[in-house]
Amino acid sequence: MKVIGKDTERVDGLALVKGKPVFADDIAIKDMLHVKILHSPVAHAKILEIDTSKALALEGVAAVFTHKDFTPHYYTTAGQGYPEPGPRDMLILDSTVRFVGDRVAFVAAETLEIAEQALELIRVEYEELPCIFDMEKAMTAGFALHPSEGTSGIHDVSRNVAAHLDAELGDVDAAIKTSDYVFEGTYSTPFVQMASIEPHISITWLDDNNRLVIRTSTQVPYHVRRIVAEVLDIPVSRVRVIKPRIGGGFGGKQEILNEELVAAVTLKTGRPARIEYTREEELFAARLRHPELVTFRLGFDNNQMLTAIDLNILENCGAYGPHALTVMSVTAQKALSMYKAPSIRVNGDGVYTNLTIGGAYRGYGAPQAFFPLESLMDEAAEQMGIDPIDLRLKNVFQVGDDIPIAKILGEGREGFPMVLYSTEIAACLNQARELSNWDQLRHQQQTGRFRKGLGVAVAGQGSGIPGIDMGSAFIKMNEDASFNLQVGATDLGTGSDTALAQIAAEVLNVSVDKIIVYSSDTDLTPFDTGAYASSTTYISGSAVKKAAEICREMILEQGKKLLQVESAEIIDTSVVAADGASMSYQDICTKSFYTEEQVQIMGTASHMSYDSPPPFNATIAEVEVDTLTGVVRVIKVVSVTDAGQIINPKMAEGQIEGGIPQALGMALTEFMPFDEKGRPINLDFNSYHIYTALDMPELVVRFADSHEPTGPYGAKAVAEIPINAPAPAVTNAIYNAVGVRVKHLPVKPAQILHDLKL
Ligand code: SMO
Repeated sequence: MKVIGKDTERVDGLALVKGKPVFADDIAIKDMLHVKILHSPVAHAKILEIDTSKALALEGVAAVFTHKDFTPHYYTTAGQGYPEPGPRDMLILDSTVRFVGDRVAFVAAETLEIAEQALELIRVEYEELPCIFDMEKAMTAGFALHPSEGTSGIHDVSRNVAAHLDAELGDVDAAIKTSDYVFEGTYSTPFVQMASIEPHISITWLDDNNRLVIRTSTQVPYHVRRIVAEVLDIPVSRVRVIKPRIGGGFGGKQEILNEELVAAVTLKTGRPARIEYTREEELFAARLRHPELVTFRLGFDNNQMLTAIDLNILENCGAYGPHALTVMSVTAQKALSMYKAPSIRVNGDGVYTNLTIGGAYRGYGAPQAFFPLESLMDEAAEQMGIDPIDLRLKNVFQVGDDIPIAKILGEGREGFPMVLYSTEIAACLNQARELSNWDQLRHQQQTGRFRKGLGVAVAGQGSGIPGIDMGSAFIKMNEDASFNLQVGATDLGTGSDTALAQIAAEVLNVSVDKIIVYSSDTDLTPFDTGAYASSTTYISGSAVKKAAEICREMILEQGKKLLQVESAEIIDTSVVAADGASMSYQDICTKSFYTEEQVQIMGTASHMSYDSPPPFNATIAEVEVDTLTGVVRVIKVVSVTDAGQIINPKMAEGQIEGGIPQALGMALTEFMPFDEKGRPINLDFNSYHIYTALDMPELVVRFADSHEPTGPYGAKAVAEIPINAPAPAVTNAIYNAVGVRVKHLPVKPAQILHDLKL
């Protein structure tokens, strides 16, 4: 292959490094209004009275919106396919607020400063209501956070269960009873945040034809179009969503977050409007990873083979349920797609609390699964007297295996049968073992204040949502043998435009600079469900490949017509007949435009897949524990990934190197504490500590040789997989160093000191 597997330059690289105005906020529009939201200061209350007269009277205020301005229309902010799998439990503005940060009102003003002043002039009288802050008490609170009237899709309103799932294959209780070993443990993961560099920004205006244009930092332009049209009761044909370059999403932008508010301002005032979340708002009024309390029971026989996996999930949705069902489904699916066990069972409840809203965050439920699963595998290996790498090697799914959970548990729908066509997890483990010096370092005897340890974990993810995700592509040829590639797929900083260009270039026999990519604009690019669930390379990439193949076929056909021959083939960038006559791409396209056989050479295609081949990862972490302070330092992380054929090694490495610090943050430094009134505390990056360059360990990142037969050129996904295994690898390393088993993230030095066994 000429282009696939090579480090081509990013198609948007130069513009990005030169600081060109490529992001949502990088445009100047005249007469723009600035929108600010009044967030609830209380965790649960009825709005008895809301007086906006003083705010409206302030000079420069164009509009103030309260719940009285909207007819109640329940929707979900989750940017997912239709019909949405989660509950419709949210209004644009409601007369009840359910968490500190909930929307009470919003204002539009001539300047940001005036908008902020106006917020302070809005008088709200709240009647405070009892709160639920503890997810374990949500189902028995005795009162409901949401009404049953008007809402839909809430699993059990009275018990505050947003979503529920249960599934069983085989007889788990019987299998556990007859197992030679049973290991059980309950683990939890905290609220953590994507911390994208670019916050949520949306700008709206009316075009010449009175259509609503939404320029927004989103992963899901088509879902934005559908949902905004629906909640504001305007036809889809009147909405255009433009996605420029995006400064990171990680799931946080798989959400219709503020687009509907600015759109309402523009529709009411006829003027352009803009909203930008501050960093503080990002941390309390955007979305965070759902905390989960997860219990696993693992049964093993005397040969150290799994007999049963029993999984119980309690998911904290916060005040509303976007992604409630599907995140929990992914927790179950990914946990039960790693190891072969004859009997498997999952029970899960996603419950409402009066806390900030859980949403999509890279891994999408899988990190919550692999932290407990891989911790328990570590414990099992020790108790059964087998090396933890060897225990995993014995139990992982192999090529040709059915993944039974895939059939019974889809993302919000029934699943599809799935066979594993590619896995190099064994190669990943073996390579990680070597690169980390596992066999030497794992058993070193230690004394003194600082103790080192090594821990391993494995993980899987998916490549798109089977039977749901769909991408499409349009390619047209230009007379200089360049091609426009238009995709609905949403590059959010990952480099997917470049990967898609490489796929098109490979098919068309041209260099990547001949592919002009445009993503995405709902007026100009064909439909795509969006950039989530690690779907872009696998799903949208397959659409690009098909479209390019159609285009290539058309070049050949046009070439044959123009050469007046029956048979010919494409060699480099010419069509060459059997008798040696040939015509270049340029000539074929130019003639096709202007003189003979006139036609536009183009190709268009869609792709959907019932397969979602899992990428796999093996991570080994080396840590040093300070036995005087309990502080853990990660020294080195070895991460080996099977992502199928790698399209662009540098960019794939970038995905892994970006995922590891996010995972280490969840393991060691990130969490969102709330005070006794449900107010979030860590609202800036001084107190909410994401992993920075200064914290980073040495990274060793490798890819296994792999080929996925169902993927474009053998590719699987690489976006989410790196975030799953590092946390349990670190906590297993802590156990190896000092004998402390961490069950609740993030790691707390005080707990290490308390539990220390030296
Ligand atoms: S968490 Mo991603 O947007 O599936």
